[in-house]
Amino acid sequence: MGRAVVGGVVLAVLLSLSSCKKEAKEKEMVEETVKEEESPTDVKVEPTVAYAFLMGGENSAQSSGIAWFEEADDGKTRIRVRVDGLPAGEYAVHVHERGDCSDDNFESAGGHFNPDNKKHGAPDAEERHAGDLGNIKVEEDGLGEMELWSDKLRVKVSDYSVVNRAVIVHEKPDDFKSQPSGNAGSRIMCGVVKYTTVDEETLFPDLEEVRRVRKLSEGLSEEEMEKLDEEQLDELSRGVH
Ligand SMILES: [Cu+2]
Repeated sequence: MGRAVVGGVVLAVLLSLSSCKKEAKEKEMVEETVKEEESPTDVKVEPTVAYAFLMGGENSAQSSGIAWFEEADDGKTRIRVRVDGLPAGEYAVHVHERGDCSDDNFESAGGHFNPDNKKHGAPDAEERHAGDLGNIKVEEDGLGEMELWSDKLRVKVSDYSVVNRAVIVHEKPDDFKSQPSGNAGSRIMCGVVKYTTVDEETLFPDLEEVRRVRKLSEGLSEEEMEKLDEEQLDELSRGVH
């Protein structure tokens, strides 16, 4: 994905967030007024944010990841997935119907989440499973991230909610054609989606910073890394370019 495209996405997200914030502020003021008359426990806010910690399976135990779902006021859901520790390449990502990662091969998660009973497809196709999220691209350093919006998946309680379902990463890319699951091969990562109150920033530390520190640590032992202070890390990073 080009930097301009990423920038555009980030900007769009920031813009939508700022307008959301304004509405949220107004809503807050209304709720504040309500609170004065009711006890605080009477005010119920429906959670709109959920995440899954992805763990690697038998043959990918070194990998890990995070999936993030945030439902906006218009019912569309922003999805962000980051993985770490996979060989460079493209990997299919789907929401599967059962929030159960207990099998070694993650078959316990069942088939794709498909509440509309559609055919499998690309994440932007009209004919697709709600759980079809496309492919994540992993770079040489083992890190990969994807971000998309879905007009099918929800976070709030509904037939379309991702909560208590599973996010699965497959060993191969999704071809968006083969039925019923895009010929993506076996399941290598799995995580159950839960509501969260943890900040997005906490779960997704700045990717460039993660990459920078990773580059620095190449060739250094853990002991040597621990001895580095911030200034030394800075110095090292200047030599990395
Ligand atoms: Cu899948």
